[in-house]
Amino acid sequence: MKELLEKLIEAVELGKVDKKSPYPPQLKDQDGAFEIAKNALDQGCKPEEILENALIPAMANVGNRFSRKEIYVPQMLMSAKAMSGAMIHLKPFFQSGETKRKGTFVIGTVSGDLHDIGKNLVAMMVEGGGWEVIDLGVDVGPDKFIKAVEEKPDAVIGLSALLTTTMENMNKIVTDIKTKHSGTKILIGGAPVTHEFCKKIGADFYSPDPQGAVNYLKQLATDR
Ligand code: B1M
Repeated sequence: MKELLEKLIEAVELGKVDKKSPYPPQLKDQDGAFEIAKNALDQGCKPEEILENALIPAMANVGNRFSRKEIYVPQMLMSAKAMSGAMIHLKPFFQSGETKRKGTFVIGTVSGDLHDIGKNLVAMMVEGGGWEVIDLGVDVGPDKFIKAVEEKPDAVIGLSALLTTTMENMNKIVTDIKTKHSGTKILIGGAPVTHEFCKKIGADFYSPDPQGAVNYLKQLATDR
């Protein structure tokens, strides 16, 4: 089993989605994350073992290498795709409640902003970190976030903005959420966002990259 999980780690780190995927060239015609995860389940490996001992460490490694600028967006995207390939087999166990997630993360790009590439990366990395992710999409205003908190009171909220203009909309969203649900944790990010801005608008945490978001959530789950 250890060997299968090591193969799964390698597939995710190198971004090998499934057998027919041509990327990366050195793994051509070999099983990808999709097949290896299915194989591991068929051989009796528990879904949480696959998540904890293969997908989470693989994605953490990918996230740290991205933070250190050793790999770039396309490689991280391929790894996230490979992780999603494996998750196809694991999701039914999480959805049925048979296997528990670490918590719920609700993410969206804020009102007026249509940029979603960074937001999607954060969503995929957080999912790879063992969280249920609810992606509200782009151009999301305060009401939708508040509705999501009311449906999932323990959820952590993630706001993404790529424009200096829409970044200002984060302020209203944070204020509205905190006014109604003061205990809700809010994490913000996106190219123009800074730590100082985060403090100014009363959000709980700023992360410049997906791994920082994963690490913050991991810390929150430990503290709860
Ligand atoms: Co737009 N755009 N764009 N654009 N666009 C930028 C952002 C811009 C810097 C380009 C420029 O002028 N040099 C500029 C913003 C200027 C500013 O405000 N300072 C700009 C502009 C002006 C615009 C329009 C206004 C252009 C126009 O129509 N006149 C318009 C606005 C539309 C709107 O949103 N209402 C617009 C439109 C678009 C497209 C639709 C064409 C397209 C978006 C497609 C899409 O997302 N589906 C687009 C793109 C692609 C870009 C650039 C080229 C790339 C953005 C991107 O995806 N980067 C961008 C210029 C650039 O960055 N070189 C630009 C890759 C992505 C992985 O990085 O999103 O930063 P990023 O995410 C990072 C981190 O920021 C962090 O993690 C990610 C991975 O490291 N992160 C988080 C992000 N969210 C996070 C949340 C977290 C934590 C971390 O916690 C919750």
